[in-house]
Amino acid sequence: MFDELGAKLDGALKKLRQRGVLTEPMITEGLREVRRVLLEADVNFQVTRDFVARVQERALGETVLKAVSPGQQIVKIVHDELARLFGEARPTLATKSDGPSVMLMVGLQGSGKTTSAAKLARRLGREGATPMLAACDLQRPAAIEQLQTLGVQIGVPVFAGDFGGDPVAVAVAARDQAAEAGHSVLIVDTAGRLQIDDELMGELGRMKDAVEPTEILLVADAMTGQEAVKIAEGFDEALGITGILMTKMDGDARGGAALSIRGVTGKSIKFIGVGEGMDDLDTADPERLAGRILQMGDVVGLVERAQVVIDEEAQAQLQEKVMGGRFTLEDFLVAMRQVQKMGPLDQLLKLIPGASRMKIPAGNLDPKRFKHIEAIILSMTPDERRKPEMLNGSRKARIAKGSGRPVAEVNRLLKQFKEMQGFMKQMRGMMSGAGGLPGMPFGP
Ligand SMILES: Nc1nc2c(ncn2[C@@H]2O[C@H](COP(=O)(O)OP(=O)(O)OP(=O)(O)O)[C@@H](O)[C@H]2O)c(=O)[nH]1
Ligand SMILES: [Mg+2]
Repeated sequence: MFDELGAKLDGALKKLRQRGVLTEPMITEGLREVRRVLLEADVNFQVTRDFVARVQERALGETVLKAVSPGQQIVKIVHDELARLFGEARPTLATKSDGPSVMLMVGLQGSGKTTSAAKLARRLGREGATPMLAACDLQRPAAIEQLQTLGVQIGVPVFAGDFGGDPVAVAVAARDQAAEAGHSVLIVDTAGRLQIDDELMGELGRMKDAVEPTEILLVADAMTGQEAVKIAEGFDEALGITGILMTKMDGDARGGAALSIRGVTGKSIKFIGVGEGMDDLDTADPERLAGRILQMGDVVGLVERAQVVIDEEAQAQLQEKVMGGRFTLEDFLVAMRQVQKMGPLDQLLKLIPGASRMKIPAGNLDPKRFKHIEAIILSMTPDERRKPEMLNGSRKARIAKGSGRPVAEVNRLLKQFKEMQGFMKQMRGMMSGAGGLPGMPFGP
């Protein structure tokens, strides 16, 4: 997400960052490059112009020229203004307390409505809501089935209409059913079209009047660039959307749509889809998105991800063992499996500040390497896992054979584990209570 844009912006800001003193012409020159990068990323022309003007004004204004570290100051201004492109604050969803809050998912064909409806249901369920899904795309029998399958997968009930039926009537019936069963949220999946047409808007308009949604979320595909912005304008004019759920941000979208959509439509992105999995939905927090673009990492995002997938009890136990100095290879295996659940390592690394500038050999992030380490540990006896110092030559040979890995690799793992224990000891000395997952060895 924003990889290319981030790298190019970093390049453009580098010159400014490195200078001890900044003059007005230097700033103007640097920002000209920023402007070029944004336009190349397909950011709307007007949005880009306003953005650069604001940064320039602030940079020349008060503090920067006299600041101790003027380059850093400019980066900070760029960061703040990027965040402002996304919105003023962390977005929220409107709800109501009497009866279910209805949320309509609308958008063009294939934008990700059905998938996102299910992701959102899962997310809200985790946050304490009792969601229900409504399948109101009745144009294709497969669309109903798709939502039902996702519903089973995430454990959320799905109210489905009949193929070919009236989507508005089904939405109303779903809302009544949700109210009766005491669901706090009803998320309605609707049919898509290839383009905006009167029939679709008419149908959605009637649905809106009938179920009075608290949110009408436009699901827009980031890969379509400025087209997504136009679509948002069209839906907003016809229906009055309350926010945008921008999907496929994990793809190689250049970022232009995400950065322009609020400036053009006045409506904020509330969520971003970052993959096909049911947990691949992030809150579109302006500060964090800006941080990601500037490759400052997103620790909050990392922590959120960890909270979603990591078993709290296992986490607490690990922490206790680390703090008590009783961390064994067995625990190491548990920790490693937890980390793997969080997603592909290369994706996770991007969330860590500075990690994108670290050059980690691709082979070390290879999921296969996890499998190898796992095989080695699993080839040990429970005693050996708890007391690796008992591993002599013949035991190591047996483990190597059992795991199908060379003895050298067994040795490497043991060495890394020992180093890790040493590191944990130091950490224990430094802190009293706080702690997280023990660090994973990246070195070969
Ligand atoms: N990579 C990625 N794929 C996504 C994302 N969101 C949705 N998809 C994929 O996009 C495809 C279309 O998603 P759907 O949810 O079926 O889209 P839809 O808008 O309901 O499509 P129609 O019902 O045909 O209009 C599926 O293969 C999804 O897995 C995302 O954030 N990232
Ligand atoms: Mg669909």
